[in-house]
Amino acid sequence: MDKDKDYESSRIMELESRKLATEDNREFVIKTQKEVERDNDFLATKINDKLQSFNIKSFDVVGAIGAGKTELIVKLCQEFSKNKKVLVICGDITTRIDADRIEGPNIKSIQINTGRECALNAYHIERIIKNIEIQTYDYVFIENVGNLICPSEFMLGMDKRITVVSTTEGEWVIEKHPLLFKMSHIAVINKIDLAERLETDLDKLLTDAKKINPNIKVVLTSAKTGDGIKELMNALEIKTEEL
Ligand SMILES: Nc1nc2c(ncn2[C@@H]2O[C@H](COP(=O)(O)OP(=O)(O)OP(=O)(O)O)[C@@H](O)[C@H]2O)c(=O)[nH]1
Ligand SMILES: [Mg+2]
Repeated sequence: MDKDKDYESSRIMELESRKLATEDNREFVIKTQKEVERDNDFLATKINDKLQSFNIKSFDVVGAIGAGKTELIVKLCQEFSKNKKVLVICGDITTRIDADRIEGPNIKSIQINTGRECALNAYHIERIIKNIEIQTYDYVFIENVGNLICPSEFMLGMDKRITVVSTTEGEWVIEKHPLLFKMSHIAVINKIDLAERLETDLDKLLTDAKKINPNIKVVLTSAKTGDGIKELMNALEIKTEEL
């Protein structure tokens, strides 16, 4: 009940700041928003059931603009795609730059252009998955639109969510975005090759992630040098002999 009240007052503030809710339509707007989130969760569960039924392992990668999501997926795909087929779904506002960077032998990449939407949702993923021969893939990755706020509430039906931040975003980036870290299984702190030069406090980032979500696994990486990629594979619970 209290949780519902908190939800409503934060939604009212958000919607009023965007001039979407007024006295007379407030209840309707909030009810609709709740229904959208509930339907999204329902679809996400359906997607996960389908992937599990084909024994497909799946991961969604979220993080700020430029944190290194694509570069990390490229590095992981180099490990995954030796003997296995990988599908990568990339969300981007307008271009297919990331999909082209990822595509390769045994790696199919599909681009979703979200236009004005700042995150992917389960509806986008459901539409793709039902129109391809998903059973031919061993692994599915999703790269969300670069954003640390909008993706939080929209789960996409993958087994694990990986949230990527980088040393260039400052040491408060995790503390400032608690919801996303609550909703994630793995936090990646990327660009550790630059940490010393930027004097980024890696310990603070690590401690903040654990404080927000004691169950989260934290991995330090450099997608540039390849440092930490093996540790990330361990966090994804992928054993090399499975590949
Ligand atoms: N030094 C360094 N550069 C990196 C690292 N990871 C990524 N980069 C660089 O950072 C830039 C952004 O990397 P991307 O992988 O495109 O980042 P992204 O999170 O996919 O960005 P968007 O999709 O635009 O949100 C590129 O120039 C990468 O080469 C890293 O670990 N160290
Ligand atoms: Mg990218």
